[in-house]
Amino acid sequence: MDALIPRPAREIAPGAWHVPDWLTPAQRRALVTACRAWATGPVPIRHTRLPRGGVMSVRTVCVGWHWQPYRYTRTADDVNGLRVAEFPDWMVRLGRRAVLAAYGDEARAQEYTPDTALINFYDGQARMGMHQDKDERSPAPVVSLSIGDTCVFRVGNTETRTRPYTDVELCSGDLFVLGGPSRFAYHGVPKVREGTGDPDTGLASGRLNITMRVTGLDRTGK
Ligand SMILES: O=C(O)CCC(=O)C(=O)O
Repeated sequence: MDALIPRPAREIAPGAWHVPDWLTPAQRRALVTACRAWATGPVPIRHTRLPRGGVMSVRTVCVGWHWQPYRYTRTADDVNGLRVAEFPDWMVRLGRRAVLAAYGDEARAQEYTPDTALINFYDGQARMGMHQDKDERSPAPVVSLSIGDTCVFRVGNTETRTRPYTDVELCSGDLFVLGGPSRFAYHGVPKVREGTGDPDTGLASGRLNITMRVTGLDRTGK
């Protein structure tokens, strides 16, 4: 995106906020380094297999809790059976700052305690179909961070995966928060604009997306 054209923060739908250029260049680099380490293990990044036999085009690795369609577990039983990496405290703090940036509400930010993150890597061909994030037992917001190639992010409604929806360009460093009335809105990524990222992030190509969530599960998974 042209750095000379300011992109103000915008509420795309009630409770769905786009905050452009939220991550500093140093934060982008630090997140790429952390995600690269998580991608190697204890549970390596993989294309998630869907119950009906399909395979997702994005590659995903999780921290805190492992997501497999359509539940969270501590161990990655559909990959290598190992427990996923701990959710780090610094990411809880980052999630709180993100909620504050979106809603400007200090109390709401302080009570936000994400315990899982799904880290998605998109090459130029990868897509994500319209879906709801509804495997969490909590209405707390989903905080989404984008690094690398720009994508088209489609934010829909809570009733159907079709129109009405709004397409938003998510660029490297952008924050998107789905909360409030939009927490369970359908959303997806119909396109990645290959070659639009900034290699200074440490990501030579592709798009990295980190979504932090509150599972609402206790330590035993209940
Ligand atoms: O890549 C994105 O921006 C969205 C990811 C997403 O929808 C998800 O992980 O559920």
